[in-house]
Amino acid sequence: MSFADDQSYLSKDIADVDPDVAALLAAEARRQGETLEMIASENFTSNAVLQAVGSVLTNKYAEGLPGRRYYGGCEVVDQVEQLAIDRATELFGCAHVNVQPHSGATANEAAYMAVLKPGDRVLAMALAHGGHLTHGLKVNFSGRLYEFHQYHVRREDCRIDMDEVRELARQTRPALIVAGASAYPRVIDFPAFRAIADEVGARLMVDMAHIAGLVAAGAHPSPVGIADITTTTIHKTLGGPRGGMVMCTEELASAVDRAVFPGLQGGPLMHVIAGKAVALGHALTPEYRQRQHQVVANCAALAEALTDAGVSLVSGGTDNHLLLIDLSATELTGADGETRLDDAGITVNKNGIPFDERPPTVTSGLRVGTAALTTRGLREDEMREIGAIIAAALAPQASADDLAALRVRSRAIGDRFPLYAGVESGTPVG
Ligand code: DSN
Repeated sequence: MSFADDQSYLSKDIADVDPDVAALLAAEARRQGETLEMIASENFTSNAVLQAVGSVLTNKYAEGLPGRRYYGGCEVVDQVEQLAIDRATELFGCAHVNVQPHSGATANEAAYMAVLKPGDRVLAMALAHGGHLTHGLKVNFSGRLYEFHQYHVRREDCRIDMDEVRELARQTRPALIVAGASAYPRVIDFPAFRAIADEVGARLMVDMAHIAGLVAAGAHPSPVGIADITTTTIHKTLGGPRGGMVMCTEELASAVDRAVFPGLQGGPLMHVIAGKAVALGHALTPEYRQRQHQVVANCAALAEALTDAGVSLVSGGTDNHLLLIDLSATELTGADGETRLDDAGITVNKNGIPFDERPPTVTSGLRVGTAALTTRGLREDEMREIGAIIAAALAPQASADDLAALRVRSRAIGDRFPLYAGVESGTPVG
């Protein structure tokens, strides 16, 4: 029988069809289970989300919106997308939401496109002080298309300098002010941003990608209803599949929808939208809310353990799911610290800290988050133990043998909280 006549390949297991990729999926599942995942923007999504994302919906084109598509055969995916929309609306209380953005960056692009013209002025947080590359970095589309001005944190306490925000807003008269960060360990005062935006006649956008799960659970104040546009990813604290979402006022609904499609994207990823629906469904449960509060409690416990062990933290602590270790007074760089923690079985990322004198490829900081490990079931006791491991790994005298011993301790903690029972292949169960 020729290949063209053999339809069986359609239904075979990946291990039979492509052992190379299958082996890599299994290796990644092992890596995720055997190390302590503390990258602040990562999380573990559920088997149910993996199933949705690995489903036949990947086969479907559905340009347009539910009930208004450019393709036939959309009667099922229409219902899927509507479920995601309804759940996002219930969860965040937004007037309108578009669940199609492929990523957080695209969600931000769509938000800008909905309310700005190229060349318009925007005020946002500097990347070096905790912002994001889509908040006006010169080499990013945002910095190339729009005239971004940047606000900062105060040197004395590393909190957002709202006096500077107001001053810059008065000077530059931006069309848009952006609040939201990817490396800021403190609560963001959305009403204060709103007041400044109103004073200068700007719209307010909040990028809540990092804190969306906390917002969903009431563990961080919500920007929805305060900002004109709120963007988020689905995969950070929110815990869903990779992707983005834009919420906005009714007034901006059609501008946002048109910016997403046909402005920026073609066909939406319907399998991912199904995963978003599942994740948003999880987020509506009391258990989810409890876990999000635990994320914050875990981060506070970790911060306390690190501080007690003499490790310095940017702003002296945390109110949310992440903290920033400040290595600026030590010989160790952020890059060194990332490698040391990798060797000790803990995955984090080097991160610039405010007023960092080292370059972005080296940095003086480490960003550490508790969302993923909280999803895995770890609590304050484990966080205190992890704090001790991190402090020992960053100690000036830590040797390769010490790091290897710390790795055994990290592995032992992970072993007490098995990840994805039955998903050793790295693919969904069932
Ligand atoms: N790269 C993400 C983060 O790590 O925070 C933001 O897009």
